[in-house]
Amino acid sequence: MNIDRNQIAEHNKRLEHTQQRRFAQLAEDMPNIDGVVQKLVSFQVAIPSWALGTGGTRFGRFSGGGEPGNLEEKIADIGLLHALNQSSGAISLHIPWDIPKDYAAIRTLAEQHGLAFDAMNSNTFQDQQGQTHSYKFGSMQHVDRAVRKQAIDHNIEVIKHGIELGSKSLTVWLADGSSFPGQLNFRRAFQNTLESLQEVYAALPADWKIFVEYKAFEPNFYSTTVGDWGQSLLYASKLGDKAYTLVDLGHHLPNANIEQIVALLLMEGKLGGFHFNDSKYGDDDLTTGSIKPYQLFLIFSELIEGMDNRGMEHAKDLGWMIDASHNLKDPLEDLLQSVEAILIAYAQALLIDRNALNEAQATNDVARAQEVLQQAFRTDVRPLVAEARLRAGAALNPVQLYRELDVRGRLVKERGEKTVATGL
Ligand code: RM4
Ligand code: MN
Ligand code: MN
Repeated sequence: MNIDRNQIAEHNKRLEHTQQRRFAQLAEDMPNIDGVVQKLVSFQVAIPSWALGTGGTRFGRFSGGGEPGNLEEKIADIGLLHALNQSSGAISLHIPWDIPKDYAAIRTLAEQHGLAFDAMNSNTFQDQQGQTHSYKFGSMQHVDRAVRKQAIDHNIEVIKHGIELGSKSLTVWLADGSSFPGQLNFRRAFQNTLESLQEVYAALPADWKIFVEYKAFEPNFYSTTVGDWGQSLLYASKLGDKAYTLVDLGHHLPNANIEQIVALLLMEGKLGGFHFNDSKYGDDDLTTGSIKPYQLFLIFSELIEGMDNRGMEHAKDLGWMIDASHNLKDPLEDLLQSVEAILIAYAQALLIDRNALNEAQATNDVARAQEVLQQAFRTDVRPLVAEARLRAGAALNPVQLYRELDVRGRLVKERGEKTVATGL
């Protein structure tokens, strides 16, 4: 199914009056409101190809209906999201879950939906059918060179797929680690991993980046070979200028100060990619902004401050992606909610009075610093975000229109009740 311009225009007409009133009210106190709206229009968040179906936990999976059964249908789903919000203009592929059979056809299809190809993701955390060596005891860290070589070759293969599609980056997330003390020689595991990454790095085209994603634990429960931002930064620094750290919000130990992490990574010029989600306990992969919206805002505050400090372009100079899983909600509704939460946090962070904050910091005025931050956080910026959508030709209320059009019902009719999307 497709959502056409008329359906969006008709929906917007019904909501426009209220929108205008709310926006005008906000504009009264904001001299630079159009600049902020323009930034929101430009900001695009990539959708991973594995987040369009119902995810499972190790206790089960409760599939929803109308899930995309192949890459073409996944692109169509993201096309629907993008038509509704004009902020989801990219897709991130996971190989081998989504190997394109006909590159040209896939490129054309993506273009028709206004989608670019974001970072490519490799997978050496599962064994695939017919695979020669097992990743049970790791991939790039493995004690056996043949296993490492297989993981290296796979990553190079992923780069090749990406080149054909016009992607410009590779994200490497390794499940490598150990579950018991003594299982692994940490130094050797690190060195093997570094050497493997170096071979992949050597195969990167000149205009590509490689993102080294870290994760504190799971599937290994004693050590992870790229376990935190320090380790990721070590790899990225040793690899070279095209290598960066990727921060996934769910990959930290509880209560980690992620805003401080991103500030320092940006300072070092080594923050490259970002995975949005939310969590209460671990890598819960819940809807962004559903649990800790204030933390998300504080992270955005540091992202903006750090990017501005380096003269970086917010929309283009980091790889922004949602990395979530949906066990209960309709994945498309969930993704619309995540994108909305990201734009809200971004908008709020853009409203921070930086001069006042700098002054408060310089004079140790702790109370004032808090006032400045919370003034921005407590502003209801939803009319701002909606205005950006209106100007971009998207729906004023994407979730509402999604329901009004009964998108899920129509997808079920088209694809059936029992389709299952590849992914986690
Ligand atoms: C991992 C990590 C990666 C993602 C996989 C599916 O926990 O977040 O980014 O590719 O899950
Ligand atoms: Mn991730
Ligand atoms: Mn994860």
